[in-house]
Amino acid sequence: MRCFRDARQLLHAPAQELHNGSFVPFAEHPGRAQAILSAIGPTEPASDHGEAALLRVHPCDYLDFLKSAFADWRAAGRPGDAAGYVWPVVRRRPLRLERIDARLGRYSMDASTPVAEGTWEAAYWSTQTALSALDAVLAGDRAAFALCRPPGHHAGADYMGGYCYLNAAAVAAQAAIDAGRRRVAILDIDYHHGNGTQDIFYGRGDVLFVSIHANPATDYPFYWGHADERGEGAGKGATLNLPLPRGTDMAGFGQALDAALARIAGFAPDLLLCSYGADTFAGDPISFFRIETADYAVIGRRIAALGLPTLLLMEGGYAIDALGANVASFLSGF
Ligand code: OKP
Ligand code: ZN
Repeated sequence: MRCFRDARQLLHAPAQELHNGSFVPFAEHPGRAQAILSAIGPTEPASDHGEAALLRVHPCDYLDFLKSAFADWRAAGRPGDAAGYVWPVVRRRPLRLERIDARLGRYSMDASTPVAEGTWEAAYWSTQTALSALDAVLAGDRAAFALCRPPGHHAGADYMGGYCYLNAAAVAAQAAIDAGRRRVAILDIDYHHGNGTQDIFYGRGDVLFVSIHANPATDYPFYWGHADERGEGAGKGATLNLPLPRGTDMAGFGQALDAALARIAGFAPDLLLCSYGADTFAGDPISFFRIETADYAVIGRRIAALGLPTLLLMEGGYAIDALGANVASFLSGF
């Protein structure tokens, strides 16, 4: 299986994040990509597809914000990384976005997604790895893996959040549709609900979004990922959320995976995208499922058994010592 990455993805390295009321070292650090790289064998650099594919999902004003946010923050005399801390919950008039502080709130959903010096470049190349892996699958490969980092599934069309800036899975799904694929299914198996991906396709019937994740009643992102969110309008029924309780092990996860795969098979997509997070691992420092390293091979094998052309994309996973082995197990099982 061809695997794609780009060295510029390592340029995103915020210093810290707000966690449980304190500032702690940023969990989504470049060492994650290094750990995966050293475990999965040969990889290829991404090729540049330009900004056009990003603009099919993200509006121009959001990309402009993201490109200059760090420089704007510095120009306003601020030290450290740029992060939102005030949100426009009242929007009776057009928002005044002249100040970088105002834009950071407008274009984010949480305070734990800082914009640092290399953030734009890394997020840009993270989506380019997805587009490069997609090329391989569209050209006939059975599957390809994109080592996306930073991750993408919490980012909506015009907001960042949950360590995510650009939604690589959504950009790749839209690119596949634009290349002539009629129906695309996205299976999101990160510990956290992929609220951004869900939001982007919520009203569409051509992209099925199926997610297995921690119950948002107890876990981030809290507002989204509940079982009663099923899509709207043309997208009614094209969203399936399978929330699971903290403590879920492979037995419980496997049952949800059966339901997810049955729904995907019923949709009969031309292409499957899998947003894979290794933060379902028993030893993950910010998550609470009990999946073991060997289980990922079983999960990969069961997804492969659908027999669909498949693009595998990296999302989360923060147990740095086990991350490489967990990703390698998933890929080898597939
Ligand atoms: C990203 B992905 C604690 C508060 C916020 C955000 C979790 C984002 C997970 N630092 N935590 O889905 O793995
Ligand atoms: Zn996650």
